[in-house]
Amino acid sequence: MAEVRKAACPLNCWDSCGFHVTVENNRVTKVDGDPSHPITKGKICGRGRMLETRTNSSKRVLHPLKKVNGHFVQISWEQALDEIAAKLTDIKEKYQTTAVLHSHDYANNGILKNLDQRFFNCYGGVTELYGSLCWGAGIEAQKWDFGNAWSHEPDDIFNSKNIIIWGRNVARTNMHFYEKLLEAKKHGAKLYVIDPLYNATAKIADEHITIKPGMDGLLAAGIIKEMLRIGLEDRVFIEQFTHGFADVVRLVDRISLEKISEMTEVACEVMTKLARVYGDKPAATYMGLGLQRYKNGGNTIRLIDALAAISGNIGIAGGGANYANLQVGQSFAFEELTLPGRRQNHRKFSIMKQAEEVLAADDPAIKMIIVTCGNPLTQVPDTHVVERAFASAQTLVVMEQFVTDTAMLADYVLPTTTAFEEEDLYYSSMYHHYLNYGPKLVSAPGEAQPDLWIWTQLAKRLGFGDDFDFSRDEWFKMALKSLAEKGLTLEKLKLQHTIELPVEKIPWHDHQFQTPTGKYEFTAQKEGHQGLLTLAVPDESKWENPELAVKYPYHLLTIHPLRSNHSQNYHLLASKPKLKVEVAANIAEGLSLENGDFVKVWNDRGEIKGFISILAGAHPDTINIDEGIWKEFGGPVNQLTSSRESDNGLGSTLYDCLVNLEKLQ
Ligand SMILES: Nc1nc2c(c(=O)[nH]1)N[C@H]1C(S)=C(S)[C@@H](COP(=O)(O)OP(=O)(O)OC[C@H]3O[C@@H](n4cnc5c(=O)[nH]c(N)nc54)[C@H](O)[C@@H]3O)O[C@H]1N2
Ligand SMILES: Nc1nc2c(c(=O)[nH]1)N[C@H]1C(S)=C(S)[C@@H](COP(=O)(O)OP(=O)(O)OC[C@H]3O[C@@H](n4cnc5c(=O)[nH]c(N)nc54)[C@H](O)[C@@H]3O)O[C@H]1N2
Ligand code: SF4
Ligand SMILES: [Mo]
Repeated sequence: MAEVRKAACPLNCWDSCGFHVTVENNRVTKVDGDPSHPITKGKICGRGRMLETRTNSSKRVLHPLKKVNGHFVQISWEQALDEIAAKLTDIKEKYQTTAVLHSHDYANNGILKNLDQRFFNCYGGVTELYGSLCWGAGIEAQKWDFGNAWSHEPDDIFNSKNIIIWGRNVARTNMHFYEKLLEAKKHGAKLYVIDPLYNATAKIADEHITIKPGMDGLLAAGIIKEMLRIGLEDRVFIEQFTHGFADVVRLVDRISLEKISEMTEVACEVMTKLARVYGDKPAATYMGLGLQRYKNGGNTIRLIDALAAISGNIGIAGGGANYANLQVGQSFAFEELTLPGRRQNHRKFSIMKQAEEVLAADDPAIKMIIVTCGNPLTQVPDTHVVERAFASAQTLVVMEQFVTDTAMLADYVLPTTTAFEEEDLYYSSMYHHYLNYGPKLVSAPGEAQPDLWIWTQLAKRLGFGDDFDFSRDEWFKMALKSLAEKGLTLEKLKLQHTIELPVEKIPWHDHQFQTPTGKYEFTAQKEGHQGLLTLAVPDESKWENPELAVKYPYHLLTIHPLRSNHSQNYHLLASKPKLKVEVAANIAEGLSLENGDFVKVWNDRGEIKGFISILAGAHPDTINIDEGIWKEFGGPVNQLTSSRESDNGLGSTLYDCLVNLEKLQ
């Protein structure tokens, strides 16, 4: 008997959709949208639908695997857990607990996925990662400016006169926002897209502004300069609620508009026009994460924030410098779940440079790496170094659903469940502020177990079983503690399947900023950092590194794939994926390339081969290769990217990358 059940998408995505999942005889047969979800309203993307394929795939890891003489053999859970627990005990006795590295990302948005932290804290504290490949530079930047990274609620878009989509691939990565943009346009809002690629969102824009990658901070400075020249700035907001405005004036006085135009490759008239657009309030800015994955990424976001502030678009309906919405995640009691007070030791590696840090570590050296919810071999920059580092650990444990490139290197692969095989609560701090309930719908195949079960079993063997002796409902209640006091209880969530979290719908409407001065800070008060805005450019650019730019004349972007969430779907697609090298028309013309030509793309870090696809409307000298591709399908583009950190140390520079290209016969 087929039954349709409500559930939720677990994927790391802006949208956090509500699902209708068809279940027949303990098997998921279809994933669809839940029409009653207040934001996602019955529509979902192909990645969500593919969760059916992921769940039923014959390629799933079904039993614990151990590598013996270079080959995986099936072992029992008893043996796997006993051996890993014994190694953890041994490491704790002989070295320090920080000889264990926990390498992870956020492949699953479930609240209980955070219990890995509790495990490692109770064990004594391991080497953890700090920063983020994804959004780290921008989050930190907004913390300097506003004290936090908060966005307007989705429907506030209908209050905007002008909407500026700045480096967000909305149609591909944030589909429900795309729906809202179409609606806002119908109501008369004007849409501007600033992006080096003429993407599907640019196609519906009133104007597409193409820009040299990584130059957006300078563009914002140019618009500010024009705004001040014409006198469109919001003097009341600047005088009453901001700190450091004189520093911004000095900054834009240092450079001519013509120079900015030369560097950004955006015409002066466009900057003048955008100054008027920002002055015609309310103007909402929606930034993506692409534009901050550069050496100058933090400064870029700060200059765009400054533009929104100077034009008086902060704290008003229909405005905002919308980047992420951390107030969503800030609704939950994570300390109760993760017990940071329990760790005695602590060491932190940068997520960007985790591989180099593993190779360099001593006192203690890394003896064991445990990977959860991540695939560093495809997702972390500078793949060759990542591979060396992960292969160097005495013991590599990977908790996975599939034998990914990372799992291939493992000594132990522990089979985990998919979202439909365990109960959890899902949210995303990227876009909307609704929390979704995801019940367990089917039993797991083979011996696959939830991550939480694995932590519980290991905790028992290591002597802190009591710290994990809670039911799922008890864990959920722990996380929802402060919400329950406001009537947002677990019972209500289970009944309704989604609840609206109590967030500020128009952040900073009261002008109370969470900064040291309580004001919006153009000049940040940040210990150990130069808090002034600058005119910084990407590291791999002709302005910063002219010799490199001669050797490697093209700028490589590595954006998120349409049909996969990162590396998660390539092995499940109906036809074998072909690595596409997308190039701007001027590159194709200059090198006499045609669609389908086989080419090599390289720099000092590595090379990658694939087939040409010529992009219409892309900024000159720009190339894109989608991220996430497995070795067997051509290999990850991170073979070419660098592990350098952004200016504020917390973000990646994945798109700050120069390459060369040649045709192969
Ligand atoms: N289909 C799909 N959707 C996804 C994901 C996925 O893997 N696949 N991943 C999810 C996750 S984890 C994330 S973080 C989000 C990311 O969501 P987005 O921020 O939308 O994604 P990106 O792919 O980083 O690229 C965004 C856009 O930035 C542009 N861009 C790159 N560099 C610059 C620049 O210097 N200046 C400007 N102005 N634009 C630039 C790119 O051309 C691209 O159009 O997507 C989420 N949604
Ligand atoms: N070049 C380049 N690199 C990038 C990016 C880019 O734009 N360009 N984007 C970056 C961004 S924004 C992000 S967010 C990261 C994402 O990096 P990751 O999160 O590492 O990427 P995913 O491919 O989503 O892989 C995660 C793995 O987790 C597994 N998994 C899924 N659910 C679970 C679970 O419940 N438990 C366990 N144990 N495992 C699970 C999946 O099978 C998958 O193999 O990549 C970053 N890397
Ligand atoms: S991947 Fe994103 S858009 Fe697609 S179903 Fe999941 S939450 Fe929705
Ligand atoms: Mo991300």
